[in-house]
Amino acid sequence: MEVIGRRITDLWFTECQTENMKLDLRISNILLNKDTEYQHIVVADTEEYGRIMVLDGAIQITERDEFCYHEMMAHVAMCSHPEPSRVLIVGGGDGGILREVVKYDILDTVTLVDIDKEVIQASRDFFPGVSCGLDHPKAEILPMDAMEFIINHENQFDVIIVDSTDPVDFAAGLFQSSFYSDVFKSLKNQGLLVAQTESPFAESRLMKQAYLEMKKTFKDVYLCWGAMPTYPTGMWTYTIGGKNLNPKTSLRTPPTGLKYYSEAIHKHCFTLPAFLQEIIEQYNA
Ligand code: AG3
Repeated sequence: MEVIGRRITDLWFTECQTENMKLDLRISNILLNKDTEYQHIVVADTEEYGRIMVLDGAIQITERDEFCYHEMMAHVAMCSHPEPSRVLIVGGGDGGILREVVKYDILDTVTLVDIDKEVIQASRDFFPGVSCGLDHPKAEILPMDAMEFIINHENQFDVIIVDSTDPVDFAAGLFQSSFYSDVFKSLKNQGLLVAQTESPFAESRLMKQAYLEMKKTFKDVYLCWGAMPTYPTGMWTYTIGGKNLNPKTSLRTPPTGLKYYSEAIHKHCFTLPAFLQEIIEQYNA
């Protein structure tokens, strides 16, 4: 049989990003495909974005673009807090944000609380470049429900980073005011909450929910944004709640060797394109 310019095996992974939009990636190998106690996890190698981790059908990490997301989630807060020595990461079991947070000498301890220990293990097994911070001496890893953890830790953290999946099933509560109010109590007097808040195009309903729910407790809520190629629409938002602290000004030089975040990005990520500014003004009205 002569096969020219055509593959005999044509394997694809599809994420149904919305009811009307899909992302297809050609797969070269499937490394893990199983149900955990909480969700379905897939690890596969793709031609375009390298290795990917998928939870319940939604891409969480690709080797090629994870830095865009992890750097924004970690460094905007770490650089704008005057003394970010105690940090809590909610979710984020893959360790990507933790890898960024441990780059700061000023850090004392970082606690990562993820409900699913199998995500932590999958990252250790298949994503050494992402999970490499998990064994850092300043890191404490707790496989448990963060909503339970947080109510027993009042007034403890300088920065809390919520690296959730899309807010469905067990993660839905992470976009609700009762959780944000527990986070508020868990922050020290000057503190910052950063949460991933989806795409303003594909999921503006969720972005709005996070913003308005956060506003019920945090007087000051700030929206910033960045590129994230493999997440729905490629434009991603991050919402920051400030407890007597404004995150817009960066106070320290970021670690060297970053691939996305910089002082200039910090300055500009709070500048919203007009359509987004308009949406936020409507929320505030
Ligand atoms: N957590 C946010 C992923 C959201 C992606 N949504 C989607 N693909 N529909 C990422 C975890 C990385 N540490």
